[in-house]
Formats: sequence, C-alpha cells, structure tokens
Amino acid sequence: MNRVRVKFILPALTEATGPYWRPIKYSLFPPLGLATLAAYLSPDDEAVIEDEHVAPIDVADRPEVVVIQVYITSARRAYALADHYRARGAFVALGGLHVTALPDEAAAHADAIFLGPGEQTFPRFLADLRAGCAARRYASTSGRTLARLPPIRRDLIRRRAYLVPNSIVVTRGCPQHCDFCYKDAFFEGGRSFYTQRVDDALAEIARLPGRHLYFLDDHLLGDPRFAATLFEGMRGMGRLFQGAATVDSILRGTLIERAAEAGLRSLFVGFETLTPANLASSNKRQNLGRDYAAVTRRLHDLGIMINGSFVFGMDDDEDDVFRRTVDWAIEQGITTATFHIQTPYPGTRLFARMEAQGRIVTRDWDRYDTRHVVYQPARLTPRALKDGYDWAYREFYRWPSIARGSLAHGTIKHQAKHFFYAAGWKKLEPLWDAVITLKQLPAMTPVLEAVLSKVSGKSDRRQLRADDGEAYGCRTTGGDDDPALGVAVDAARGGKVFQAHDVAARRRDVGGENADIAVDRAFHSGGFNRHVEPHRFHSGSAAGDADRHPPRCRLRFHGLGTRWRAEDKCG
Ligand code: B12
Ligand code: SF4
Repeated sequence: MNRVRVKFILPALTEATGPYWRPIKYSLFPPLGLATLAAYLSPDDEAVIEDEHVAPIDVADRPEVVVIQVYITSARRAYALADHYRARGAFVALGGLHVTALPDEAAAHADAIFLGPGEQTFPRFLADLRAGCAARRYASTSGRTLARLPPIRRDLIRRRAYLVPNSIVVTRGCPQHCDFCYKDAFFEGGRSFYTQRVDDALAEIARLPGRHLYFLDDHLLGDPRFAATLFEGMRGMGRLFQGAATVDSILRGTLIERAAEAGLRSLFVGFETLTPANLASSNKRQNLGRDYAAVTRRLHDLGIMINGSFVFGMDDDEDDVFRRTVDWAIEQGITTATFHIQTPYPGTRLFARMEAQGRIVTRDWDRYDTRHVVYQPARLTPRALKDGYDWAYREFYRWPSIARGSLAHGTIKHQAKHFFYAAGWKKLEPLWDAVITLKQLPAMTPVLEAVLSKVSGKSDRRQLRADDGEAYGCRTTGGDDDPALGVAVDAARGGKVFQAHDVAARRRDVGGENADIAVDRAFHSGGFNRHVEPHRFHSGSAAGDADRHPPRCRLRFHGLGTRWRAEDKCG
C-alpha cells in the first residue's frame, strides 16, 4: 500500500446523548492527539479528521485506514464505529487511554491496537502497513521522545468549530504519581514525563495565529528548567495563555512569576481534597502540608485566575465534605471549579485497590465520567455522594456564590474578570448554543482574550499576611498581618515605574521600616526599574538598599523587630 486514504475519528463521548451534554464544553479543543498522529503521513496520503462532538461522522465513506481515539466514556461509540468500518473493509486502528488500560477489550474491535503515546508506534505501524505486514498490537516502550516531531497537522482541524483552536502540548505525562491518575498506566514501559525541546515548542507557538493559547499539558511547570526557558522565550510574544500545574510547583521558587510575565492568565490547579488523610492515601504527596490559601493568594496577586479541581468520595470524606469544599473555594476566590466524583479508572492503582476490596460496583464504562458513583464509598452512601456532588456544582455556580467569589479579589478589574469568566462558563449556555449553531465561535475569541487580559494583580490587603513571603519565593518567620506586603504587591504588580516619591508616601502609609521592606519586596518582585534611586529610601536597620541586590533576588531581612523577619531563599 503506497498512497493511503486515512480517516481519523474522535468519537463522541456517551455524554453527548445524555442530560449533561454541553455543546460548548466539547467545542473547546480540537482533537490534538489525532492531528499529532496525522503528521506522520506522507504528503501523498489523503487524510481527514472528524470530531463527532462538533459534527456528525460521515459513515458512508470508504477510507482504507480508520484511526480512532478511545476514551473510557467514548469506548462504546468507538467500538461501534470500528465495527462499522471493519465491515466496510477498512483497516481499523484503535488507540488512546482506554485502549491502553484495557487492550484485550479493544482488540476485539480492531485490526491493530496501540498502547501508550503514538509518536513512536504510529510511524512504525505506517511503515509496516505499507510493507503489508502490520502487527496486531503496538506498544510504546523505551525511546520515547518529542524531539524532531513533524509539525502537527493543524490544517486538518476545522478551527472555526472550536472556541480554543490554539491548544498545544509541549510535554507528555507528569513527574508525579497519584494513585487515581491515568498517567502511570498510560506511560508504563517507558518514560512517564518528558518535554519537547524548548526551541521546538517556541516554533510551534509561533506557528499559532492570534494571541490566545491553551496548554493541555498535565503539568506545565513539571520540569522547572524547561518551563523557565519556555517562559523566557515567550516573553514579548504577546501571548495570553492558560494551563495546568500542581500546588507545590506554584509555591516553589519564582517560576510562576515568570509564567505570568510570559502571559499566563488562568491556571487549572489540582487541589483535589482539603483533607490531608485523603492526599496521603491517594499518594498525592506533592499536595501534603501545602498551604492551599497561599497558592490562591500567590496566583491572584499575579492576576492569574484559578480553575480548581476537587474530588469527592475519597475514603476520608464524610457528609460535610461538600459544604466545606465549596465554601473554601468561594472564599478563596476560585473562579471556576471542576468537581469530580472519585472515579477508579481501569489501569490505575486506585482501581486495583478497589477491585481487591470488592468495591467496584459497575463496569459500565459509560458511567465512568466522574459524575456517577461506580464504587462503594467508605464513609458516605452512594446516594449522599451523588447528591452532594450535584449540590456542590449548583451551589458554587449560583449567582450569589459567583458574586461572593468575585469579591474575594482586591481590584474591581479582577472582580469583573472573575464574574464574567465564571458566569460566561456556566450561566450563558443558551448563548453558547446559539453561537455554536450560527458557527460564530471565532467571534468569541476577542471576548475571551479581553476577559483574560492582564489585571494589576493588586492584592486584597485584608488577606495579606507576613507569611505571604513564601508566596514570593521567600521563607518568612513570625509575624502577622503586615500592610507592608500589600504595598509591595501594589508596587510590584502595578506595572508602572515606581518613583522615589512613592516611597515617601508609602512610608507615611505604613511606617518607616515596613515601607523599606515593602520597597525591597517590590524590587524583588520586579516592580522596580532603574528610575528608582535606592539611596532615597535607606533607613535605620531596614535592609532597603535595592542597589546592592543582584538582579535576581537574594536579599535578607534581619532584625526588624518582633513583627516579622524574612529570609530570602530564592535566586
Ligand atoms: C483536552 C482534554 C479534554 C477535552 C477533550 C477534547 C479533545 N478534543 O480531545 C475535554 C474538555 C472535552 C475533556 C473532557 C473530559 N476529560 Co479530559 N482531558 C483533556 C486533556 C487535558 C488533554 C488531551 C490531549 O489533547 N492530550 C494531548 C494529546 C497529544 O495526547 P492524546 O490525546 O492522549 O493523544 C496521544 C495518545 O493518546 C495516542 N493516541 C490517541 N489515540 C490514538 C489512536 C491511535 C491509533 C494511536 C496510534 C495513538 C493514539 O497518541 C497521541 C499522541 O501521543 C487530557 C490530559 C492529557 N494530558 O492527555 C484530559 C483527560 C483525557 N481527561 C480526563 C477526564 C477525566 C475528563 C472528563 C471525564 C472530566 C470531566 N469530569 O468532565 C471529561 C470527559 C467527559 C466524559 N464524559 O468522559 C482524564 C481521562 C482519564 C481517563 N483514564 O480516561 C485526562 C487524562 C485528565 C487526567 N489527568 O485525568 N477533556
Ligand atoms: S499531578 Fe495530576 S497529572 Fe500528575 S500524576 Fe497527579 S493527577 Fe496525574
């Protein structure tokens, strides 16, 4: 077979025919995985990508090869399409998360199945196919790399069908090992976290039109050196972007500041649970002992909105978990929350444990959508878990809750952003439906970009505490509420030149030494530039001599009385 006609299919999730169906949710991102695979075809080959979430599949055609991506809740539909095309004489290849988790189940519907990421196996398969000796099973093992990937076939994506056509992934996998996550099973047999070369990632970004990007990486900050270089390269590109990262990576060092400088405006954060015992039992150790409030403060101070992810039904959860979680999220000004009923996906350690304990109550994969209870919870009844989950969504997205969450932010612009983003996501369904029907999604991109535009990040002073130092990459000890930090944040995040006379005003505001600390902090956070004459704000024992600090932070505050002491640990 020399020249092949290939059809790539992303089948609709079961949800598409259920009460939870939200057209906008599935018109967000194009099928990036399939466009990645299509890049391995030869220029002579014919290819089409069909995403059933945005348009019906044309099943009357006769492609030679059909490539289907299978998620757990699209498995039923994927197998039906596979059977259909095999009956029409096509060679059917199945791959993706669910095929990797349950290969034998998938093999019954396929000519070839693929385990794990496709960057190494798919080109090998194409070569075998052309040589007439395609195997039944391809497993990705050693030698995984993202080096020298051919450019993703974005030309096969109908950009106009998506709100976020510029989705991108620059890493694969994640360095963590949470028991409930798909990751370890999917990447078994080889590396489970690896990155593109920064130059390649920047080249891919440069190829994307417009301003807005969405990084779909599991953990964009997972490799700090890679991420820092990437953000450095993105500075000045004028991009606005969204992504995902873990709690610990947000608190550590100054990577998150660099991300914000490069254009990060909203972040998906896996808080998962407010109960430490749940974190320990699910091996989510990177969250253990972390100050979640410091995470939200730090992100908000940088003007980054938060999409918080929370799981209900872990073994230490009781009836109070729903209200506790929702109240916390609203109080913290989390803009959007994604709640999940804990779901033991086949292939995960969580599934193995539950199965060994006899707690899996159904193998109807359609119900493994994180909205149904598919196992026996430990301290809740299945009914209470389902009702609590539904309540949490309703409560979090009530208008008064959205208003309350907005007011957690310190500036009107940030409050407005929060309000419009949350309301836009959950309260304007008829509008989205109309926009999709009229094929006008691209017209919404400027609106999205406006909502994601930079805010000053000015903090809510009421919430500032001395230990916010940690949120700025510094370890502080002792102390309590400190308005100086508020001043520092104002200065650092104001985005304007910090003039010497501002210091005097701030000194009047907060008092001598604290003003100097504030100034130092502002300097440290990038709020200064050379227009400031450092000697103007030296005073007494305070370490206010900005001119002696190296460009990267390395300052020390000592002997500042009993209020607080800080010792900078970054740089
Ligand atoms: C984007 C995304 C979505 C989009 C999907 C849209 C789309 N067009 O793809 C939306 C928003 C709709 C979505 C929804 C949900 N998602 Co989602 N989503 C993702 C995300 C962040 C990125 C997917 C992606 O593009 N990856 C990048 C590309 C390059 O990789 P890929 O798609 O996996 O493709 C590669 C391989 O899989 C393989 N491959 C795939 N198919 C095939 C076929 C063949 C033949 C071959 C050779 C290879 C191959 O090769 C590709 C290249 O390596 C992943 C996390 C992740 N990092 O993958 C979660 C993820 C897939 N989602 C997840 C979940 C849980 C959900 C939800 C259930 C959440 C919820 N409660 O709403 C829903 C699903 C609803 C439902 N009813 O089932 C889980 C899945 C867990 C599991 N075991 O199935 C993931 C892994 C997140 C996580 N860390 O837990 N999601
Ligand atoms: S941090 Fe997230 S992506 Fe990484 S292993 Fe845990 S759940 Fe999976």
